[in-house]
Amino acid sequence: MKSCIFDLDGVLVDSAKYHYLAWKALADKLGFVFTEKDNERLKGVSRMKSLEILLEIGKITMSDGEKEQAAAEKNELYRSYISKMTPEEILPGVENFLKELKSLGIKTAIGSASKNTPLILERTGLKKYFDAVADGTNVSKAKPDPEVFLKGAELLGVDPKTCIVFEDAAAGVEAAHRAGMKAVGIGSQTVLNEADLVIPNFVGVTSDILQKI
Ligand code: B16
Ligand code: MG
Repeated sequence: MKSCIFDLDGVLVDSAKYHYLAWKALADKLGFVFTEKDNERLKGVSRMKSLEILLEIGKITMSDGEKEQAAAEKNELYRSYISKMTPEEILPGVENFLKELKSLGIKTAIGSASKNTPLILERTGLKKYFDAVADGTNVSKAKPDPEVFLKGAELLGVDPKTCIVFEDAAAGVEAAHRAGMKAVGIGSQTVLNEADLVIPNFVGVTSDILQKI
């Protein structure tokens, strides 16, 4: 039997738009322009690494203490956005797919870099579909390190080789492969060309997909 591990941001929900608004507020305060295109570079990347990329774009240097402070400020604003999320923000097709996996007894886990995963799962009502959560609260190495997906398999009590990862970031696809897992890319074939299979989204997707890879 196969098990499924899902990335959160960009796969199950679009929290990237809230990350963008919160990072943009920080850039505005520091006096430089931060575009949605720049924001693409932060997807799937840890909070501190995201700040470092942002500061590089703005050509700004900060001490470690200032970085901690700026990241905390961004996170506070980000949490104020995600604390207002609703089940309507679950991406199209996702809930049907998760319901089917549950009815078939297929084990599912989250594999996300985000320390805010618990709040998002609770606000969107997605929590009930998952048997385990590996996220920024119980994992320390960022994708493409395989730690988050190996942790997911460990929490599920399954062999990593039986897991299929659903990911929207190239670094996440690499992490899945390094964990010995198959990867389904969600998004564009060009960005996710290393994935075993790429689909644009979950609309109309059924458990048949697990046999295709
Ligand atoms: P937080 P994922 C990632 O989520 C986001 O894509 C990335 O933009 C963010 O910096 C990272 O989580 C950390 O998030 O600040 O909430 O701990 O794609 O791995 O689900
Ligand atoms: Mg993602």
